[in-house]
Amino acid sequence: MSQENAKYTSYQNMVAQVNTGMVQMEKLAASMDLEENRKALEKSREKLTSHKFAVGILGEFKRGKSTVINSLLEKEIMPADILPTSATMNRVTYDLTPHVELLMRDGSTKEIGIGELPAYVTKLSEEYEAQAAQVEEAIVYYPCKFCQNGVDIVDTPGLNDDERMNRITEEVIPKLDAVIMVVTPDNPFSMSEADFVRNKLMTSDLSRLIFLVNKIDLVRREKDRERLVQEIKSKIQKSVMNKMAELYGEDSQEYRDAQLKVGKIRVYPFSALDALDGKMEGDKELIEKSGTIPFEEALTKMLTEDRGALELGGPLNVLDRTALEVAKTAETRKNALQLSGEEFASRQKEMLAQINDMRRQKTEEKKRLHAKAVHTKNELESEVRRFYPELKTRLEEKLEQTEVDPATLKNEAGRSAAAAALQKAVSDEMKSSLAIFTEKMETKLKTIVGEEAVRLGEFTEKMSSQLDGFRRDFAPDKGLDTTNLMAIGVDVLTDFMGLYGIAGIVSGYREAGIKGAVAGGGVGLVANLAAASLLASMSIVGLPMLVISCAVGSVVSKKFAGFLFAKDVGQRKLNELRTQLRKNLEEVLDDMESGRELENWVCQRVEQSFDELTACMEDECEKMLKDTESTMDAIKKDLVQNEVQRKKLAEEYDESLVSVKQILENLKPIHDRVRRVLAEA
Ligand SMILES: Nc1nc2c(ncn2[C@@H]2O[C@H](COP(=O)(O)OP(=O)(O)OP(=O)(O)O)[C@@H](O)[C@H]2O)c(=O)[nH]1
Ligand SMILES: [Mg+2]
Repeated sequence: MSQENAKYTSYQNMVAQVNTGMVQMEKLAASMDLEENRKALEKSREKLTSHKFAVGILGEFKRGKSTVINSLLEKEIMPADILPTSATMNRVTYDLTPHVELLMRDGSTKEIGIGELPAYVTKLSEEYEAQAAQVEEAIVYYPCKFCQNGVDIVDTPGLNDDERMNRITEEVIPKLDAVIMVVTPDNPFSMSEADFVRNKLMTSDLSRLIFLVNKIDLVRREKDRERLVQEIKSKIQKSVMNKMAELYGEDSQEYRDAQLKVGKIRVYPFSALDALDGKMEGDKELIEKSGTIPFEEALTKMLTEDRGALELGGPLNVLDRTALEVAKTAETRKNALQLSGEEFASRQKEMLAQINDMRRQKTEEKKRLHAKAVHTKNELESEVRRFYPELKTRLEEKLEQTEVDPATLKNEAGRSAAAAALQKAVSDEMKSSLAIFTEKMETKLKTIVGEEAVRLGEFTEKMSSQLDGFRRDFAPDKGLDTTNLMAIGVDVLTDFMGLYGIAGIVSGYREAGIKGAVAGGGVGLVANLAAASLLASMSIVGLPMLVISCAVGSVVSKKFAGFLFAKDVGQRKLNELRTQLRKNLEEVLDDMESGRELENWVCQRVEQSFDELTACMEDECEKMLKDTESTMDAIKKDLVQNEVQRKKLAEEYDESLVSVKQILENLKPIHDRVRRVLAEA
């Protein structure tokens, strides 16, 4: 256990060290008048230190989700019971003093003691259930070691319990950074779990998912336990691979990448009850038997190393780029000290003209980007239109192929059951077709946006090297001394930046392609920088669950009044039933088509992605251009100084270079670690 604690402390240390390095670099950037670079650094640092990481516990009702959390808290905090229990979302967050805050649906908050929890978050009695209906979310403050460093553990009501519970849980899924899926031996990998893997998960999310086969204590024989875990694992793998085959085809690179990833899927046999009892009673043997040790190790790794790489990659990259800017600026300003007033004036004029020209190019790029967005919208919209008839055929086939015994249609109850079964078959098919289709659209969009990001990456890189060229020409007889830059550790930088940044996106893309990156192949794309943040979906689900559940909901809610009261039975009745359902289906699909919800969603996603991309490019370019302008103003001021003062300035610039090197050297071990983890991801 102490080893785990060390990992949390070391994660904390890493964040603290990167934070310190960033603060130091911000000061250096400010002293060098690189305000835009400083601001970018500050923004990235604030994001790093304030980001929460949410781990959700999901699963069908009564799988032992709340008990799993209690085992992590080492105390019975979350209400758990043999009856369906959890009725609200409960979030465990770190605080030394345990207490509970209720966020009510009417917007108010309420403090209660931990002992009062059952009365507000469960449906163990009618009174409790009524109270729980007023609660939006319960926040449980508790000194849990897993919640250090801004981790929240989210307990959810069981999937498949009732509609309202389902909705609560489906709403929270996109806000999760990682998921622990709880299944049990009595009903391993049931419909709703298969549905989760198939419909709510991007294949790239697998590394953020842990499966627990809970209540393993109920399986008496060791041999059976192993078999069970194996079976569940292969069911999950099959489900993922079927989806990949459907999305990309079996002979695609994506399929092969997924095969590699799926081999590493994490499934642990577990007994939450034994783990909890063992911890509360200090019974080492029971703790060992419960399976909690390997599970907690995996969880810790996810919350420290994996998370560290994901969250530190971006900030480190921003830091590196600023370091490079500070170093180059210090060199330029030192060299410029030797210029005469006239020499400077003429170079400045030239430089400003170049900057103007670059701004013009930037505007051109933006126009191009806009045109591409419009084109993409049209392209994807027509795919949506082609999808409707395809969907219709598929659903009608499902309707025909779902078997119903005509003999069951004798009474009203039998007819209702048959209608319900047919409806369910159709709406399940609808849900899964829509999920696959939207993921396809999402992937397509990522490919297009990815190609644009690569092109823009090349554009900004070109701009940057042009500016470097001007800087070099600024004092040509004492040009920018790159050997000096190498000496201060720029080799560390360029080495590292091959993996991240715009350059990283370019190379990551070339290596794996966006589709490969979506499946988890492209290392550079995972870095949380600029365009990369929109390429790698950061939430567990990137799919429009709302559109999907609305569409499905409407098939279910259509009425069947006409046939339910008819008297005759048999095959003819069944055909009538199917015809009626087909008519309903047609109406639903017509509604869907005329409502344009899918088209609207597609357009929104395209706009969002392109807006983000445009903003990234704008920021990236302006950072360079504005800071170059400031450098020029600063040089002008430097040149007014007398000989003695200039000498002092030159010394200061040398010192800045030394400081840059120092900061980079301090962070080198973290760089290396982050890089290693990302390369393995
Ligand atoms: N044998 C055994 N029982 C367990 C284990 N974990 C939980 N249980 C029991 O399973 C029942 C349900 O546990 P909960 O933790 O309330 O399950 P849940 O998934 O949170 O249930 P809902 O919130 O209603 O969806 C309780 O009676 C628990 O004591 C376990 O590892 N082994
Ligand atoms: Mg529960």
